[in-house]
Amino acid sequence: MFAYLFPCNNYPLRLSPSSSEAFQKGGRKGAKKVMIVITDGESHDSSDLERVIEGSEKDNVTRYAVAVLGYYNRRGINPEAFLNEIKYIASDPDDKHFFNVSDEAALKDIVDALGERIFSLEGTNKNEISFGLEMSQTGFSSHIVEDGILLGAVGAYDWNGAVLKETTSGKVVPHRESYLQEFPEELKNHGAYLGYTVTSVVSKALGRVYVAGAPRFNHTGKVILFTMHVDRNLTIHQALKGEQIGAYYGSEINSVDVNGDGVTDILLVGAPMYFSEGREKGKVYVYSLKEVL
Ligand SMILES: [Ca+2]
Repeated sequence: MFAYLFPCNNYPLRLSPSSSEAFQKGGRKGAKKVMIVITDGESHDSSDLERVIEGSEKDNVTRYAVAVLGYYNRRGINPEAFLNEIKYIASDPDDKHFFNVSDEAALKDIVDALGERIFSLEGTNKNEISFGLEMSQTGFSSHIVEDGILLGAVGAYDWNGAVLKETTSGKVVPHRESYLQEFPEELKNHGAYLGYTVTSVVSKALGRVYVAGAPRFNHTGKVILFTMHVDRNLTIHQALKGEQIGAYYGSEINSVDVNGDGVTDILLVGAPMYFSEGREKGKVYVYSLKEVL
């Protein structure tokens, strides 16, 4: 998404060269273009308005417009012409793209609504509020494996999180359903943050097994050990659970090969906010890999 903000009140002429230039030079290809016009008065060059709006329609720019009525209200001026002009600037339908506020201080009240509507443009489809891999923060954590690099994506699926793999032959993005066994839909609002950490272990029986932490899962945290298949399915071999709310279990994970034979012996899972003896002292869980896999 590429957004551009115009805090000026004689917008059409100023907006025309700067906006087209900004939209041409900024933003990745295919990004949604969003323009936000915030103004407290009618334009000084409304003859140009039609041309500018037509141009932005052609360029596929979604226009949000915010009318600040403070000046009109304070002077008792009828704002009808002003409101009509701002509604004309806003993309249709007006109820989604047009806002008005009584005075400048009330601008902060619309920030959430505006943000939500703009974010939803980048949603999976049809202006849904729910996200897929948008806003996923892929690369929040990373770990190199034989055939590529594992990437944690804590923001995926409404902050449930996910783990992807980038390989020389393309991305492996597991199906959303493949997480459901350990990250059921009914708990999704808790924002598990799977992918906060990613690493791997080598087991005698299974070879390389990936490990990912979800420190906010059900408030107590969870770590999964899994294999990722090219058909985008996961086999989750085991899930380890935290025990204390807010401890951030799984926010740090480390695998240790004590005797250097290439097979992991110990898996360490950190819970840095673990509360004991009156304060957040933290705790490290030590798992022998024989117990785990
Ligand atoms: Ca070993």
